[in-house]
Amino acid sequence: MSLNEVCASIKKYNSFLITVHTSPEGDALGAELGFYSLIKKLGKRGAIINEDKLPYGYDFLPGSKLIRLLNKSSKNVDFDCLAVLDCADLKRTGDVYKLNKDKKPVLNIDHHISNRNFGDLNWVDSGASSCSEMVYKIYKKLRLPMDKDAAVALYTGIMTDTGSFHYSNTSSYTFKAASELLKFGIDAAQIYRATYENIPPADVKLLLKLLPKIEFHCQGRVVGFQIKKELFKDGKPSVDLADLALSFGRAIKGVEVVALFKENLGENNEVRVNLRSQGKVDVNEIAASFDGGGHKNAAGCTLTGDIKKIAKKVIARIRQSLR
Ligand SMILES: [Mn+2]
Repeated sequence: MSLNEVCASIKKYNSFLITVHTSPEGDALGAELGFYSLIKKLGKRGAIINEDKLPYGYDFLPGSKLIRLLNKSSKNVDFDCLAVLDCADLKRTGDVYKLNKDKKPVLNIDHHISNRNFGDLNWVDSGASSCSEMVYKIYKKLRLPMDKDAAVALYTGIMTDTGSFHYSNTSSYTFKAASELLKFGIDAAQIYRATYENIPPADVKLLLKLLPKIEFHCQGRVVGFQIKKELFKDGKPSVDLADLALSFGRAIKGVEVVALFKENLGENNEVRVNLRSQGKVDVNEIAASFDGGGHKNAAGCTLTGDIKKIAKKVIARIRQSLR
């Protein structure tokens, strides 16, 4: 589906239920807040409902209080279109998609190459840096006036999904969008600081326990981290330790793939696997072989079992892709 068709269908509906994936990060939040402000400017009604709470550090986002958590009263929300943003799969919304019991049309706006086109209307652009960049495009196409709050949301989404404009998904259009958003008086330095330079000292101690556990595989072309439950026996971190470890891994000379394994902190023995690649290795393909997905350079999957065995299996699969 084209951008024109997306714009036409947005105009058609009067009220939207907006949601994103579980464990939302900058792009998911930026895209949903940007989309909310967009439909408001078109005179529509909308509600944002997420399965998971706002991650640490993101309360600076204007409008973050508009984001409601899925609860018992959520079923009373009235909408004629379910807008799902930044999700490769409908189930990535957690249980939010179940609110669509009347089977209202689902609008799927996403940039994951692994997107399953689960919507009635699908606009999937794997060439876009972020879902926020796609929402920005809708703004431009509909010639809607941008404002500072929406600019902060969309800029934050673009910045976080591009690793602050240095991942290979960063295009000249990405810079153009960011440049135009900066004209609305947003404080890019403050957004960066709130997002990346805001680690509580207690979390630094956890990070320093995790980093020495780094494992080098395949002559240093692959590194792995295992985040085990026991790391959190004295308390959970506020920041996303996985994200910090992944960035650290990427920064190491000669590393092509970083694999992070995280034991689920809940009841079941699920292990979340996050993969990052520098350059040629397609980690989306690797994740897909374990029923996950994402992008060529950033993907993930969830497996069940012993973390050590899972790590071994996934590293073996990565080794096959190193040619
Ligand atoms: Mn995204």
